[in-house]
Amino acid sequence: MQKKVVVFSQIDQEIIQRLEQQFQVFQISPKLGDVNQQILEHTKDADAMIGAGRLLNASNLAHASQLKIISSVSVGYDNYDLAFLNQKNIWLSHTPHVLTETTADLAFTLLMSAARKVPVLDQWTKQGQWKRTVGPEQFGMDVFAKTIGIIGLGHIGAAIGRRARYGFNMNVLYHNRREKIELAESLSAQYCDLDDLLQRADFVVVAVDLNAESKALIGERELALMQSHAVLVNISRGSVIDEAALIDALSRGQIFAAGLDVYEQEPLQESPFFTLANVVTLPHVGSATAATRKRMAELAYQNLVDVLVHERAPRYVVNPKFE
Ligand code: 8YV
Repeated sequence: MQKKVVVFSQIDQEIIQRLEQQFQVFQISPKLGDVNQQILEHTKDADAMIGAGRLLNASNLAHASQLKIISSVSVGYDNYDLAFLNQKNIWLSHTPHVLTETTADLAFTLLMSAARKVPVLDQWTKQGQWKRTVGPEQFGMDVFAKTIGIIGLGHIGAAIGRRARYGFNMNVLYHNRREKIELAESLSAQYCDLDDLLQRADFVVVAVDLNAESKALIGERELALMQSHAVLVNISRGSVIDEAALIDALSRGQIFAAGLDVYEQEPLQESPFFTLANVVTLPHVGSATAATRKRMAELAYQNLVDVLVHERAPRYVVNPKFE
């Protein structure tokens, strides 16, 4: 009998076609009604799932008795209940590396946009408000040779560091669970504790994974440590920052600006951020270029085939041995 694959988000069409040539495929779609109900129903006889951007846990996978792998089309895996998957002997795979440079590009896009007020000035120009030469209201802040503080010097954090050091001659500070001596040397980066980094950086970029330690890492106290001219950028996960505290800090002008790609609740709807001129809001597009999303889907497909066809561990496994 053909194995069954449940696709739980939009993914590259070519990959769907390849899956359809080998497996029975069901695509979850909000158009077909309640998504969690569809997941419950269609994972009863599923061997694999592929997709991203949905919470998958003990409650919506309750009937997934023959599931062998969840192949996530993402590098982050905070949407999945690892303890549950381990207990059920279900592999979890992800797609690291292929999105590193694209996501680092987006971090810099946000940094530059927030520093130079790009979205506001774009609107201002299009609305015909450019009647004379610009004044202090339109002025932004310099990026070149300033100090950047990177929280989380993983692959993406390091790629941001390279742009900062070699593209913008920035002084690089970083905070990480453990020091990365060699990598730091190549970026002339200095290791700091979190408070020190927040106090010294002109630009603070959050690039950590979301886990128990990093949840609400940046709250009211941490925002208060930042300089009043500083810019905060988040390309990791929304819950790393206490959103209410950030909204408050931005409203009071406690920091200069923020550039955000990720939020506590996604998709972001009717947020106080929408009324603030000093925040740039993007819809979680860190990895969203056509080429990178294609590479991610391809890698996720290979992870899935490793398990369903070759009966071996996925090449990019998150839970290498079940506990
Ligand atoms: C995902 C991401 O593609 O890879 C990640 O962890 O955040 C993005 O690149 C996104 O989560 C898909 O919804």
